Amino acid sequence: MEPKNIFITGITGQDGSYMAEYCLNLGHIVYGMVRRTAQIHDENYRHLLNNPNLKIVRGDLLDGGSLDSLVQKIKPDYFINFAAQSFVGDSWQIPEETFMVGAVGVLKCLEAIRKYHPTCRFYNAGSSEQFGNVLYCPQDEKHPFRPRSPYGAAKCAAHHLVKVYRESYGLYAVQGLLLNHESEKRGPEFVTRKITQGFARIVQAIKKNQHFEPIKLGNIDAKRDWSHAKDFVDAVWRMLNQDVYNTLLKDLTGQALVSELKEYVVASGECHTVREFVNVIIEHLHHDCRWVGKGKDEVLILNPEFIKRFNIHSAELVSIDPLFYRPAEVDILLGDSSAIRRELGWFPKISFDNLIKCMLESDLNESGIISISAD
Ligand code: G4F
Repeated sequence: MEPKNIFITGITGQDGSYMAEYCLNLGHIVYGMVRRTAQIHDENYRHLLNNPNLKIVRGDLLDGGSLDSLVQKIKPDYFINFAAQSFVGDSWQIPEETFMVGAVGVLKCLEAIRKYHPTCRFYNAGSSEQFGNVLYCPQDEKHPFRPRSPYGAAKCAAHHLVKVYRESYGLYAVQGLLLNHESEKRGPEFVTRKITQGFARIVQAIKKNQHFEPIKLGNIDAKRDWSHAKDFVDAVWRMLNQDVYNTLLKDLTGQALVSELKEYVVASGECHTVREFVNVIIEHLHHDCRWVGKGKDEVLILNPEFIKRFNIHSAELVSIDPLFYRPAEVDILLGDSSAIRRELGWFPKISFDNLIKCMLESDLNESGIISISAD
């Protein structure tokens, strides 16, 4: 494929930065949009800045004028929207902002494309939160939308807008249904990173013979289908190039048949509780501990012999804090990604166990701890 102009919003985040790296590795020119903020948050894409094919541009999803002029100027072949208030937990505290960015912002992207560059291919980040109060497991593309949070509702609204613009104006516009995807770049507010960072802090304290506070969690019985975000950007690229992977989607002139485009569920197909995520870390760290108590009184504690042997100053590793319960919970998410595997040849390469290992290793390294084992 000859080099394309790719416009990515949300490049400061996990998905946007992995997507930028993926596209640069394919030899494309990436325009990463960042909002004007007092502090520059370039940690996730700093390592890409010496690539001359990466251009950072200023804009805001809620400023339609900025999107209009960027689309006019860049004339992107692909527009990939990862900008969002993506933390479900916060969407009850800031519902308007969540909805404005997650739904109205998408409308502004679609309008800019429709007005100034309708041949551009558009991807909007969708979410399994759209399934919400699930009716069956695993969830496939036919599962109805039953959102449980302002975040999920915003993603559903965006999904309908993407479909309306595809059907009304013939735009190549799709929104994938992505299950949870994590990495070393995940924000610390999400449960996986909160746990790996928390254990890195605890291991450091144990090594220094210091007291430590437990990691405070909410609903540890929630089940999620977790994958590595690196695997998911490949799925996004395949959804944006469905005619490449599926020749049946081309008309006689070789153009993509927009009417045949599909939106796919992207998932590992395995689900685990938050508690299981913690248990895998414990196995990696060889900590001798056990869960005791029930409900909000449940704690993960180190066994007395282990405490004595390593002269440890605290016993509790994890405790429950109802502060982290949500007003409405999505109890289980488990995706059926057989359609994208069959039709676009996508499959995940990083297992649940390896995902946790990567995240833990990275957080231990950041705390100056080289070895994964506690002793
Ligand atoms: O890590 P989470 O905050 O992710 P959540 O809510 O599943 O959303 C993520 O995945 C979605 C796709 O399904 C994306 F659309 C969305 O943008 C985001 O990437 O929480 C996971 C689960 C929840 O059930 C939550 O209640 O973990 C539970 N949990 C338990 N204790 C906690 C905590 N979550 C957080 N963030 N913090 C806790 O202390």
